[in-house]
Amino acid sequence: MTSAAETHRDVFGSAPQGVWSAPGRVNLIGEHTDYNGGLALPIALPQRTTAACSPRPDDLLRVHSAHEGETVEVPLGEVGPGSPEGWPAYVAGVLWALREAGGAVRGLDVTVTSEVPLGAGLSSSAALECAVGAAASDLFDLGLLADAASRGRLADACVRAENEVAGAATGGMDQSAALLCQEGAALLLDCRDGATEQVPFDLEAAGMVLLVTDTRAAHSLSDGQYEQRRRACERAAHELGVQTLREVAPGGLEEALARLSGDELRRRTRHVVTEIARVEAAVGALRAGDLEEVGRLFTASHASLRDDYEVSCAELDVSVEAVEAAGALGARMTGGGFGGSSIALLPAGSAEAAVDAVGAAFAARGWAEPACFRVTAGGAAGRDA
Ligand code: GAF
Repeated sequence: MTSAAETHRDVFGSAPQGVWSAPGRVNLIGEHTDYNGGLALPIALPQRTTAACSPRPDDLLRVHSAHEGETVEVPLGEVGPGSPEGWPAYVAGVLWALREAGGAVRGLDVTVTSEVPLGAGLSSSAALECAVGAAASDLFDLGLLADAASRGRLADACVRAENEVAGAATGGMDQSAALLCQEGAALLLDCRDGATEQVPFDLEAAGMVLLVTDTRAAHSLSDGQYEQRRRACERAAHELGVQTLREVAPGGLEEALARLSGDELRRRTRHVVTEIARVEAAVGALRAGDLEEVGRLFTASHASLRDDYEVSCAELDVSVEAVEAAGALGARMTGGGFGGSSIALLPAGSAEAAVDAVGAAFAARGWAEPACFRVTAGGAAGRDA
């Protein structure tokens, strides 16, 4: 693949001032908990999105996407809620949000390349936002990569870009993962107050692997389903008289469920409360080296997302069942759902058989071949050159 810097030179006629990148992510566990003030446990992927950038003396954003094969020009004064539309919103929105936060941000020439599979539930949008945010932070001296607290503020700007400019009502897990994950660790993220802890995550020593299956089933977070789940949680919290479902303790779950107005709100609430408890249990099991237990928690999480939260789909369910039959300790969908990817915890020696099993299960149903790959925990967004 041609590098972002080379493409930048071809498209804009001069070398970029610098090159920045940010990773995609898989969430190990803690799904649809972030917008409920809950816990999540993502790792950064080794696959990254790269932004080669040069600052401009005016307020024009010119952005070239190698994947889209197009260059788009956006005057920064025209950026705001709902504008621009499509992929440029993730780039322009970040510059807009940084300006809204008081940053002295001017125009940029940007060239984007990406190894993060697009639309696979692996957070390609957040990787794009965070690569551009990292570049803007350095080029306009905003100091937002300096430490965890300032990276947290950059994550907030990227979330605003996604919520307000791109119009996807997502929580903040993906942007926090891209900016705060460390190599060899999972990020325990407390979305109530933004607190983070690094949890060592190195499966190799235990002879295990984490296998990602991109089912290639279509996935979009700006369609209505994701937002409906979020609004249902807000309704449930309102009926229970709490700010967020995080405030419902596992011990008080049955009593809370009895007070809710309908079966749908009960099932959504049960998922969120039990999923937050599973994150705590998974962190304990990882720290204790009990990977069997981590696998059981993965499988319980998938069942809850499938049956109570109703965000899985046939392709995700089949990928999970196939790897489990092939020897996985556990597996689950990862990310927002409705398509996208699953993850499985497997003995290294079973990985090949698991890949074959998923491929065969998909072929038997006449589905497109899924893409399976092993991942390790990578590092956060930063400057590459
Ligand atoms: C998507 C969203 F972007 C995240 O904020 C999170 O809600 C996730 O779905 C589900 O856990 O990735």
